[in-house]
Amino acid sequence: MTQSTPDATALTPLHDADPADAPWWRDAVIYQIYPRSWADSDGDGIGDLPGITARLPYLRDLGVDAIWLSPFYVSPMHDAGYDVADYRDIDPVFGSLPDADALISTAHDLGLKVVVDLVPNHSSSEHEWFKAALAAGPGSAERGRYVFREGKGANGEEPPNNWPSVFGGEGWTRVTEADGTPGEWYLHIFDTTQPDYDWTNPEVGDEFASILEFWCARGVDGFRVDVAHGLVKEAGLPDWHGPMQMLDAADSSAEAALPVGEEESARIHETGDGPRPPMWDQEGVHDIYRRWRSVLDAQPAPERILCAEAWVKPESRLARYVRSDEMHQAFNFDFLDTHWDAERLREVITTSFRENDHVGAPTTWVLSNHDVVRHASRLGLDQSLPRPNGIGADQAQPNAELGLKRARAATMLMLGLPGSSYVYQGEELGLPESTDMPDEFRQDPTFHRTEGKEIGRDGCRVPMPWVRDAPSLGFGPSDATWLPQPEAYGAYAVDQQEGVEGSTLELYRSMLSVRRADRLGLGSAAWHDLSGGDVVAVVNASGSGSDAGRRMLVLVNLGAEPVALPSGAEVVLSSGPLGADGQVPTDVAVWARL
Ligand code: TEU
Repeated sequence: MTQSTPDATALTPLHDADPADAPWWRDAVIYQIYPRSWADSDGDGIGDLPGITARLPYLRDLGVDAIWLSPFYVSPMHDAGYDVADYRDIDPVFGSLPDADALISTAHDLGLKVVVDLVPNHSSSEHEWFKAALAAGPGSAERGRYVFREGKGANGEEPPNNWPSVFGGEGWTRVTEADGTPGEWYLHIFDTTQPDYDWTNPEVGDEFASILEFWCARGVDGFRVDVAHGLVKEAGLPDWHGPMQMLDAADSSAEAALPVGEEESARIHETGDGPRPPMWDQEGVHDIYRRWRSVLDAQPAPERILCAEAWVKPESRLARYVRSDEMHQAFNFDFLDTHWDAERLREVITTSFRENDHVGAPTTWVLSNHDVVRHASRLGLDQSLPRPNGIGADQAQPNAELGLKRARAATMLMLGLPGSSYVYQGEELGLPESTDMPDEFRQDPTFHRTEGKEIGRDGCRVPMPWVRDAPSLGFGPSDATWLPQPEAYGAYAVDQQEGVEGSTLELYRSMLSVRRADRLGLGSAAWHDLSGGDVVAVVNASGSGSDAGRRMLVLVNLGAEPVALPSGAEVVLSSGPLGADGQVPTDVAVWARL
């Protein structure tokens, strides 16, 4: 039991406050909508834009500042829309351009910003450009927009290099030329249906600048940039024997020893960070984002943003994406990847503030998204094992109660920290991962390309439960849902939690309301002396304006023993019941005014 009651002089500074008039994106809470799974207006079992627009008041009431929509563009949906066939139109399954316009203007009327997803590493194989590239043949200008190469071997029968696909299998596919003979190969870091663009071709850069302008003209407030670290490949496309991801389930430690050959070890980055895979985090990507920043800066107010989805390690490398003339934000996947471990959490928080402050960018925080096991389930798994890519019925099942308890505490830590936070649809309900989905429903290309060895991401993409006693749990007007909703989801439905004291939904509403009132997103951060051992304790103080001097203790207890709060601390919110003596039990977080 911790008894110390340190005074204000015992704080260790971590991060300085932002000014009260900082731009919106420095402290925004951004809610991720996965359009297929949020709200279905027409009963076809797939969510759509009119469904989203109708339910936007729910998000205003939740208290978020912005929404980010996963892709809604025309797509054959081989990777749920991350395979874009036309960046300037909406897929009919989601609606139409007028539906997008209506969504954007309704969101703005409700005071919500709108961030859309941009997928610039690859197009769909059904994009006009790729179809033209196939038709035009080797050496053509059309092929020059993608990465086509001759194969190796006597007859070009082997792929041009050894790069695998992130989703499993080879990273190259051989085409059949117009005369029926086996021809060139094209690179696809993801699925076969997602050919990588060749960003050394200026036409590609011009096209994306124009796409940014197109969506800015329709009123969007920003772009989440898919695979932002992947656009530029090392010249010569050299072989690579290390891991494909710089940060993933199997490589969750910065110090992980990478099995590299001689050729690779020669390519040690000048900062000494370690071997850099030739398909990720190449220097050339930064020129692209400098250009995009100037495109956005040339737009009329309000300020529009770029957020990097870049699985880059260490954080000093990630911070290079958010230098003042590049992007505004980058997802903090180090935070998401941290196990329920106080020491690691303290390390990640320290490093995140240090590296982002160094370049003047806000730190972001995120615990869940459409690519990872939901944190209410993840934190109920054995914390000594790496984060799995999906959970199947025959695998170790999460402890649901423990997971939810920790998830509520983890979120209370996240939303108590200064910076911008991302909330993934359904986490405000404490929604668990679907872990018993029959294989025949699975759609993630990862599952199919690895022949089921990787379960993949369908389990976090299941349609939202809104109303317990309604068809498709209120997701849409019919029973249809593109992925089955687990039996257990009914109890998590919005209508079961709204107005219910202690529900996860009401906890999120309270946190977002206090966060906004106290301007916690713009505050300073310092370690409180209670931090150490199994305790993470940050003091968030608003630095300026009428709130000057308000201090909120954000404390999480990850240890077995209860923790006593400093004398005089006034508890504002807690993620679970406190002990009778006011102490903070295991796996519980509090916000307390000092
Ligand atoms: O994700 C990039 C990415 O690398 C992830 O796919 C991650 O490696 C994977 O989920 C394993 O955990 C982005 C999108 O977020 C994802 O949905 C797309 O499938 C992918 O790009 C391709 O566009």
